[in-house]
Amino acid sequence: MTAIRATNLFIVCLCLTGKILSYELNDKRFPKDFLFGVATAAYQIEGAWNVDGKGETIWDTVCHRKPSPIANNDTGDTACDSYNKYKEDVALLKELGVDVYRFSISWARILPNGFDNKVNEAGVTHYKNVIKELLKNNIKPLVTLYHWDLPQVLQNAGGWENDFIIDAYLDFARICFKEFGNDVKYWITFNEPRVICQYGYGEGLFAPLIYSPGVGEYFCARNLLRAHSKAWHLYNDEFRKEQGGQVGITIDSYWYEPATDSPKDKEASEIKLQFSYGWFANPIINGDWPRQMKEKIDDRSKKQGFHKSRLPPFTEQDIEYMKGSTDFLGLNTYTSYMVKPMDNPDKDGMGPKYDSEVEEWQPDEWEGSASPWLKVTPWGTRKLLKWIKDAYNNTPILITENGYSDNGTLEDDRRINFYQGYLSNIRDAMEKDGVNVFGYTTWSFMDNFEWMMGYSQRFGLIHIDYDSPEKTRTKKKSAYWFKNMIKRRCVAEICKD
Ligand code: PNW
Repeated sequence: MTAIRATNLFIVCLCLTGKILSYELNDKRFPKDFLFGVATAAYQIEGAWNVDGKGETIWDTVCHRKPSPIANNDTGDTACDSYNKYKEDVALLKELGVDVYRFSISWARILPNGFDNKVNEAGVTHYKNVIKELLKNNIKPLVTLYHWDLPQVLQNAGGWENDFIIDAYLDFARICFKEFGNDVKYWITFNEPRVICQYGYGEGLFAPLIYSPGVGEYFCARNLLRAHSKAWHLYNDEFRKEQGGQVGITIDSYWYEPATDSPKDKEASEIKLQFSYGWFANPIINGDWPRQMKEKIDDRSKKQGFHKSRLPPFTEQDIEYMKGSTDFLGLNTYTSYMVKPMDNPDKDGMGPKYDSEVEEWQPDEWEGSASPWLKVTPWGTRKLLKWIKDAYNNTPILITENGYSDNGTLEDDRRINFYQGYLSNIRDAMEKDGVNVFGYTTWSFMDNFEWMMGYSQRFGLIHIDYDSPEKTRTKKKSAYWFKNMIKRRCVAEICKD
């Protein structure tokens, strides 16, 4: 049975082999101060890749490679042209009635060489203008410092695998706090460290396309975590008193549903969660890699003949610095997987997929989207939120991404269905499981450059006509639905307090 869209209090049921995962539509209003909004990222929407002194980034490099590794040879050179059309974008945000807008700053627009030897004033002015326009319209800026667009100069020196990057990142963060911090009260240091490291420096799937499974990605993770914790301390020590904002990090994770109720399958679920959300959240909250990651990787490294574990340890100083170094946990949540222990783990394999020794799959019955990895599993988000609450002492959670891809229809009922189901489960997690969620931004505000998939997969509430020189923006049916939901502040048609 597939999910049906409920008009009010209907039971939505997803019946799986051996498992019934159902929920009732939650009709309770979200709290008054709950932050509703939409999200984007610089490279995916701005365009203007070589305009006004911007430096090149690793995504410019990948997109300009010949032959192109991107679907349909697409590039982010022009994207949605939001660099030039930001006023039109803010007017649309205003129409949607959002409380907050999540966007990212392009490091290479501020520092074309990556280092702070040269500050590009035009870049600083651009983001000041965007922020000014948002505030004028009563929309709070929620700013991601790093959403994957590393200046190429820094990659040439080793990028996230090399620890010089920590100071370079801190110099960039300091400039952003100083220039924009009077107006920005919510900061996100990194978007999806797992994707940055595992896909960028492990499996070689995303820029900078480095293939170093089980080695490079773990060094990337250590440097990124050190950079995050230092940036949090920098804000805490030098800016918090005057600016009064909050600094967090956005970590992505799927929900991993045990195949059966057996202790082995439950343990497989726990291990996978530790290899995804825990990989970054545990160091930040508790100061070290998750126990399960250390045990598995230490053991497998030894059996593979390494003298040291492939998972590099933290120093005592790192641990002290990392512990508790966040004001909130950001969560990007899209989908779920079923899990069980691997029957015959590959002894030579390296990287989280092999090192976890857990098998994952998505049943065919789950509703799909235009993205092969994205199946509609609203119930998984409630379980994931509860897991994060229990694992990290009820740290406040900001859902920074959640969304659905299709090929571009304006009559996007499936997207509406997706949002209704996920938001209902999020409201359940808050009300019934006591999870402290204080905001939610959808992915995405508008259709945009979907990385290796180019423009072929669309996540927006707003449709972009890429063929028109104006990159014409048109509200989809889901934009109207989202606008009304924000107004009512609940996902049902009639809300309860
Ligand atoms: C997130 N996967 O990335 C990013 O933060 C966004 O920039 C992106 O557009 C959005 O999700 C939709 O994909 C992901 O393959 C990219 O599992 C790929 C995966 C997950 C998240």
